[in-house]
Amino acid sequence: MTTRSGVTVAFALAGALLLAMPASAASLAKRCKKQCTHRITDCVSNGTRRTKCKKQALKDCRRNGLAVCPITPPPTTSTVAHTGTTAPGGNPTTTTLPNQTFNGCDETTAVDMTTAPQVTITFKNFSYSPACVRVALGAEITFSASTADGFEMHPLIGGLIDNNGAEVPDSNSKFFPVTNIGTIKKFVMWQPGPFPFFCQAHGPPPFNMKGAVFVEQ
Ligand SMILES: [Cu+2]
Repeated sequence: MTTRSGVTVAFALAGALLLAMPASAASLAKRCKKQCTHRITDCVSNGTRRTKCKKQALKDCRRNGLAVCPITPPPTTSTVAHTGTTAPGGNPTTTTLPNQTFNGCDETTAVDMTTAPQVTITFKNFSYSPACVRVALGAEITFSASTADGFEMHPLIGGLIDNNGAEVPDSNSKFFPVTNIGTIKKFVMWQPGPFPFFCQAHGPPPFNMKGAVFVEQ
């Protein structure tokens, strides 16, 4: 076999592989490209290079699904963006999303519990552990108090502590409405996406009792 025919064979193989690729995989990549533009813009506005933002977002999307690239920002996040922040550079007409952190949690650095069907987040004065966690779709999250004070002392609610330190509850959150009785509460996470939460008594500074669950497909 000559080198030339070898190359031809290689091309033919590559072509066959492309054809054999499931349509869903191809269209997911395409949809990711389209749907991740917000996330990429957001990433760039936070000072990261566009090529890096694009690479990260598309890789994440192809691996974890379209949910990692929300078409529109979550309601609470957009409230924060529209009331509290302007784009870097101070251009008030360009409203951008805050960065991809939720209550100080970043999906890339959150504790990886994606192989665990059940994940416990313990809480006490004035923290959650782990505060930032990644879980698989369908995982059961148990918030469990490590002292007798429980939710009476640390009412749990879904939402964000915004850039001004204000509480922004999210009525669409799995962790809404408030849990303010008892010491144990379970939530089964059947929706992908970031689910930030905080303690209504100690969410804002100086306590910063807050966190986020990232539900991955
Ligand atoms: Cu608290």
